[in-house]
Amino acid sequence: MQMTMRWYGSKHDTVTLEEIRQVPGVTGVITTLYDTKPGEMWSRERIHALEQEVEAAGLSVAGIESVNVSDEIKYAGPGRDILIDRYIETLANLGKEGIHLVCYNFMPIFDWTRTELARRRKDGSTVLAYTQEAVDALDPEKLFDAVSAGSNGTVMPGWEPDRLAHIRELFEAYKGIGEEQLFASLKYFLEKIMPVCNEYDIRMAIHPDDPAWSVFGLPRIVTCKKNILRIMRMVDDPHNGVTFCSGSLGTDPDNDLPDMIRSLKGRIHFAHVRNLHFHSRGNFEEAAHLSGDGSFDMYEIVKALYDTGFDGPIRPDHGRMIWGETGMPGYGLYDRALGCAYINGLWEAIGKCETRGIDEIPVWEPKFSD
Ligand code: DNO
Repeated sequence: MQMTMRWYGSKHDTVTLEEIRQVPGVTGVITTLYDTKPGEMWSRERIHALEQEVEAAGLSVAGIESVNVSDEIKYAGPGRDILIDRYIETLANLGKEGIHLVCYNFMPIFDWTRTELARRRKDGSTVLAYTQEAVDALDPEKLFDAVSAGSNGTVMPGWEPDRLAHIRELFEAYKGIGEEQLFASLKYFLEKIMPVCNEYDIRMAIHPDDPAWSVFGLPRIVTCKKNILRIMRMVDDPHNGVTFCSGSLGTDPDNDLPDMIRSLKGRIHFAHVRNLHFHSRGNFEEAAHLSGDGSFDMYEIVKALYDTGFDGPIRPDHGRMIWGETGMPGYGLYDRALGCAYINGLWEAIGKCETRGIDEIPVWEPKFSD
């Protein structure tokens, strides 16, 4: 695996490449052209300039998160072919510039959803949190306002203000669109882009829906083992792969994360590793990466990646805000750096246990508590 961190670009991130370069083991960044909109074609010049900036800091561009997919492709609107052609052009330009990994999602209208951006924990850190009751009581437009109010002056990924401007029309466009249509739209999109992915060896890594169930009555399909395997089989090309995000799939306690990783062997192109602390089903907050701080057995998650021969980029995911840092919620430097160190430690220990023939590790009991 290659240890990486997400970086939004020098104009948008509060963390610098120089800081990232000093996190032990981090050799690359996962980045994007953050000011581009879904449906906009990425030029080779801009991709090249981004790579040069990253390389000048002693890092590599390990992949793009995200090249966003327009809603019109998802609800199969009349303009989808033009939009897919532009997406193909962007993929070709990325390939020509030597970038071979693209993370994207297929969630209607919203990207990931949280109801609190700075819940205070006992140790004084703040974290992102989700409660289903809060979502059920919420008007989706208000959620946009709350996210921009709590984002410390940054633009949260997936919550770019221009999306809000069209929210009513978008809800209208999704009327009558259910899960089967969304599967069909995804298949159509993947079949159209696979030739360019094969030509330039671009691994597409679909990001799971977060939370892994329908919100605001909109369909969601990248939620569970059955659906993800269906997506892999419906376009059975190794370039059609997954971003395995433990924090997103783990929102549903019925998802057995290590088992999912094992069943997706060879199709996981990118991994987001983070922990959640559950209070009850549908009521959780994000935790430090350490198993003991949350509800997941992080050792088993990393071991499943290791055992299946995962060799793509891995990144710590949302971190807590600690030590007085301010920045984009979930994307500060300090706790994500601790996450890198922890995941690196697990990886090294798992590798050494394997070499030395030790596989008896005590079983972890997940916690549901306050
Ligand atoms: C949130 C991220 C998501 C992810 C997209 C991928 O922090 O994990 O915004 O990048 O869903 O397209």
